[in-house]
This record gives sequence, C-alpha cells and structure tokens, in this order.
Amino acid sequence: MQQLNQTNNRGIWRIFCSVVDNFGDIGICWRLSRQLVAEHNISVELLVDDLHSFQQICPQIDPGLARQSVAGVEVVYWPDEKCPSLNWQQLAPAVVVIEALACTIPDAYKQQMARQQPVPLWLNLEYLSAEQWVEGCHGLSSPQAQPGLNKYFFFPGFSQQTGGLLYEQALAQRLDAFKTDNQAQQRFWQQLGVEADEFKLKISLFAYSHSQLASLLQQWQQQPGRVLCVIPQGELANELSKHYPLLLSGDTVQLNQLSLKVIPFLAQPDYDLLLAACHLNFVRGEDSVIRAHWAGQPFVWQIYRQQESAHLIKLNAFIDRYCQQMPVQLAATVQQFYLDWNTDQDLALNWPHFYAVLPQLTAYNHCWREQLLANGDLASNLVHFAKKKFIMAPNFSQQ
Ligand code: TRH
Repeated sequence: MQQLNQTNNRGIWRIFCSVVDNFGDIGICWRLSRQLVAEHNISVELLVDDLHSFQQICPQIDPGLARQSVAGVEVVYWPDEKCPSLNWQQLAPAVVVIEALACTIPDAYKQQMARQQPVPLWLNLEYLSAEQWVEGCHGLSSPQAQPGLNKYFFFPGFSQQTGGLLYEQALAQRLDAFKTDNQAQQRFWQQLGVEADEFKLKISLFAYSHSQLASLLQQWQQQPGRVLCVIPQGELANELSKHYPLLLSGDTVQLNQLSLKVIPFLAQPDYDLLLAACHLNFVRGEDSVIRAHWAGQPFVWQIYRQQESAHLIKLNAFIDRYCQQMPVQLAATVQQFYLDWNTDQDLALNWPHFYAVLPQLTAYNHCWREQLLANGDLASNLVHFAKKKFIMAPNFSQQ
C-alpha cells in the first residue's frame, strides 16, 4: 500500500467542471479538489468555465486570472469552445481525468488523452441519487470511440455499493465541537449581525422558491418562542425583498415572533458552520443537503427541479432510504413535509407536526450520519478506485 501511495500520488488529477446553473457543480468540484490535495497529497488541476460563480463560494478566486493556485489546487479557467481556447497540448499529462457532473470534455482533449501513453484513467463523477439502480452502475466502464480510452462511472451515494459522499476528515467532530462552544457560536453570529441568544428556533433558508412560502412564514410568526430565519443572498432573498424591502439593506424584518434577515453568501466553510449553528436547515440541490447531514441538525431538502417532475422520483428514493429506520409516525411526518416543500403545497397544515418532531429528528439524524460515514468518504473511495484500476490495468498512466 505504501508503494501504491507513492506511485499514484505523483501525477496530476485533472477535474473538469462546467457550471450549468447555481452553485452545486462548482461546490462539489471545489470540495473534492481541496480534499484530494489536503488529505491525499494529490496534485489537482481544476478546470472551471465560470470563475464568477466560483468566487461566490470561495472569495479568494480572482475571476480575472486564467490560472491561479488556491488552497493548493491549480485553478484553470476553461473558456467557452467559441473563445480562443486552451491549448490542450500544453497541459501536462494527467494520470486521472474527472469529468464532473455531466460536463463534457472537449474532443480536442479526448484526442490528447488517447495519444498519451499510457492513457489516463478517465472517470465520470455522476450526480447524486439514492435510487437503487445507481448501485448496479457504480464503477462500470463505457468504451469510447477513441481507441484505448474507457470511461468509468463513479456514483456518489448512500450505500456501500456506491462511491459514498463528500466528507472531510473529522468534520462531524469539528462541527459538534462548534455546536457546544458558546463563545465560538456567539462570535459567528455577531459577524452576521445577529444576537443569537434571543431566539428559541434558528432556521437557515437556502431554497429555490416556493409558491406557498408565505404560509410557512405565517406559521413562524405564531410560534410560542422567538424565531430567526436567515436567508443567504440570492434569488429567494430578492424575491422576499419585494415584500419586505428592508431585507435588501441587511436589516432585520420583525414579523411578530419571526425575525427575517438576509445574510451574505458565505464561503463554504462558513456555510458549514451556519448549518451547525441553526436548529433547522432548509437546503437545496446536491451539495448543501449533504452538508446538512454532517451538521447533524434537522433539515428539509428542496431537490433541483427537472422537467416532467423527474426530480420527484429521486426525491422519493431519498425519502425511502432516509426514513427507512424511523419510527412509523416520524417517517410519515417527515415524508409529508418534504413532499409539501417540493410540490408547492400549502405549508401551514403540516408545519406544526414537523416542528413537534424536531427533537426526535435530531436524534435520528445522528444515527443516520454514523451509518453514512461507515460507507467511507467519496474522495477516499475515489482514490481507492483509481489505485485498484492502476493495479488491474497497468496501461493506465501512473507517472
Ligand atoms: O446551488 P444549488 O442549487 O446547485 C444545484 C444543484 O447541485 C443541482 O443538483 C444541480 O444540478 C444544479 O445546481 C445545476 O445547490 P447546492 O448543490 O446545494 O450548491 C450550493 C453550494 O453553495 C454548496 O456548495 C454550498 C454553497 N454555499 C456556500 O458556499 N455559501 C452559502 O452561503 C450558501 C447558501 C451555499
């Protein structure tokens, strides 16, 4: 194993990331890149086609630079095919090439890979799904038009038969320590301009939008204790600002028991802390929902919408897995509220039930988190997968 570590960690791992929409694509690629560098001593080159979105989750990124090194990762701007393109031949050969989240590697680079001797290991890092079929497809190869090239599918997921989930070493312990450190939490909230002690229920609301959101805000206004709801800057914050213009200037809007506040879009590590510091997190897409798992607090997931409601199949697959070991009543309550949140239902009816089970859900989420951690983290599983391929097929590059 020692020898393998030395062998495989030498060459470059090149990760291609195309920002289709929002922040999930770059969010996932950025976490993976940093972790491969920090925990596996791998040289990572991350090619990204949108440095402005990247800068939102990582303020050190300078969108004006074609190449920069951040947190040990070589970040390279990957321009549009129509623009004067990267000179693929000038890039150093890679040992592993990752095509992340359904992005497509340019043909010119595929040809370059095919010419390389030995060829690089080419992996397609897929989107996250809890569906059963993923387990059968994880690790499969798909022969390509270019002779000698094979692409392997690597699926993140919730079971031992998948690639696992992104998780940095001892993250849960660090977040748990933060949760019990009152001073650290106070400092955190003060930086956001919030007197956190005043609130019985602190909620973070990162969501696309919901036609019945007002019905939920109405419920929060009538809670027995004071409620804080923080909304990261973005489309939802803009939408709410139309009703509550004070939100735009960063002021807190007071609505009976509810304090509404827009907060800046945080750097990724600070967003992790926010999730740990809140009693309930509304999360969306693929990455924030996994971060909510590690925070160990109750969360509600709004899945990224797809045409013809295809996303509801994925949502139900997740609910089935997540709720499988819950007591029946808890499972029913969670399932109902998740469906309401993802299908534009009125939220007033089921919020009180969901609120009532939050303590039970907190306890359950700790067990669920342990179960997921036992599957190993995605970056380590990826490294392990590459090592296995290097042994089995020595025609892959190892220099
Ligand atoms: O931004 P998203 O809606 O991304 C989506 C999904 O990933 C979806 O599955 C994908 O198909 C689509 O993009 C194209 O949600 P997600 O995945 O949670 O990504 C948000 C990222 O932003 C995540 O890495 C966390 C990060 N973030 C911060 O760093 N700071 C913040 O303040 C917030 C709110 C988020």
